[in-house]
Amino acid sequence: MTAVTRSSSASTSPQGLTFPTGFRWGAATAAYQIEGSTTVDGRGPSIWDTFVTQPGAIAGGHTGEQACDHFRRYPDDVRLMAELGLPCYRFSIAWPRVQPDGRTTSSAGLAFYDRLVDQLLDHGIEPIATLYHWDLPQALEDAGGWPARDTALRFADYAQTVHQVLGDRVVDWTTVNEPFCSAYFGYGTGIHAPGIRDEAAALRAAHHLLLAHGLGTRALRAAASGDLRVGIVFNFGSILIARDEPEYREAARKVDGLQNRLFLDPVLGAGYPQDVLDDIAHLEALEPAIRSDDLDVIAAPIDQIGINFYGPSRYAPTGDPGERGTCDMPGVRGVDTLPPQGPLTGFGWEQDSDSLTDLLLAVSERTDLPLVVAENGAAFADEVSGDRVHDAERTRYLAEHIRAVHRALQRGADVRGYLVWSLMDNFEWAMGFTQRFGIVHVDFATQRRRIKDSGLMFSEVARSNMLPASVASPDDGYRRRPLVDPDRWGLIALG
Ligand code: GCO
Repeated sequence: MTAVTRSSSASTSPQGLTFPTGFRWGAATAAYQIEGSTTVDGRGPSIWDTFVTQPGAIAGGHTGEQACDHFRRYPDDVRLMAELGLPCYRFSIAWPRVQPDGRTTSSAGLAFYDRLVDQLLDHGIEPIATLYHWDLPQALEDAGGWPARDTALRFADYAQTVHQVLGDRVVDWTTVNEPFCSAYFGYGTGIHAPGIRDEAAALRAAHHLLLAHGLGTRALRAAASGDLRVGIVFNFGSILIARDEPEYREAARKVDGLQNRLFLDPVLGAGYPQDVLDDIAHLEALEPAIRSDDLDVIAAPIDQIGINFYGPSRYAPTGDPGERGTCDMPGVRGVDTLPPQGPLTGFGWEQDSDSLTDLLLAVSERTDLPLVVAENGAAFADEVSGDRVHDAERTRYLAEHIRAVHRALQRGADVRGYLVWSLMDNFEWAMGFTQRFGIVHVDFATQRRRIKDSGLMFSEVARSNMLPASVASPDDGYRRRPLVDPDRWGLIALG
């Protein structure tokens, strides 16, 4: 393990909010969302290549066949990052490029990431590699997918294969991105690939994704002879309930259990939370999937935890339908989702940077592991005016959330970096190209890139390691929200 030491602390001055020396700024992307060239050099199909062909699965019938054409344009995209002065770049590796059938290695496929890493290093940009960002080889899905244990074993082999080629230059590795989404959206609600609706399969998938993380971590450690930093990236839920009453607490406990503790606790070595196992026992899915040393494997020592944050969610015990939705996490009954409160992003998500501070502090209270904000950003309907994109709402959103990270640092959270989602507009999964998250605008007809105002602001922050007071005032009136049950539930607050 590489020890990372904090060399200075966050401070405030009339000029702005200064971050600790060595704080890591950068942008994030994922392979299927940007690469295109989905059949080039022997790349095999992934579950997303299959899913996008299902009628009605993706807004506008869009696909990732071309996406941002990054596979061919990566030298220009890396130059753009250098122009923005970004010190780090988090990208994902497409498993079906490296192992088109999920087993046999394609050296042509691996060569793309070899070139990309060299290009990044030539421009002084540190690569942060994610091994799994949702694009399972279709052949492995055909053999059972994540609900099948063998997929986790395949992942360990894939992790080792990638490390053999990139491990001499890439120090920072993420095993799995957001196992919650892969498991519950892919196999529970079916809104993501492979589009299966089966609560029991979703829970087995969650276990095997965590097992893959543990086996992958061990494989990376076994393969590495030099510096190595391994982590996993979670999308924890910031859960808001309106009342401190037993039924509200119970609704929040269930959601927190399935979205947060089911994933965090075993990775931290505490096993699966018993109350969650009790909640889902009737599905007879998770416990039967656990073999004797699985929990030890899942608890393999890691060096950091990545946290993706977009906005909080509101829940209540089941009540009058009105504008409510039903919480559809596997095995959850009796919980409603409530509408977000304004101002909303273009995607309709609630904007609340206080929740990010709360979340970072709550996770810090449960682990000493360093944290990295591995994704944060917002979609808005951008308008191009000539060479410019004046995305004032995104600029404000990012500034507020960067300020939220600074607040968490000042209150003692060990946050080592902030990566914006995303470098450029891209294929937003079920929403196709209808939601733009980039700090760089992409014209998908011409593939022209234009740096947005938010990109200019972020570039300034990354270069100076400071959020200028002109962008976000330090005095923001933040008060940590009361936690409903701090002994047990970290991520729930009254809101
Ligand atoms: C995620 C996803 C990204 C999304 C982003 C916006 O990890 O949730 O990693 O791929 O595009 O979150 O929805």
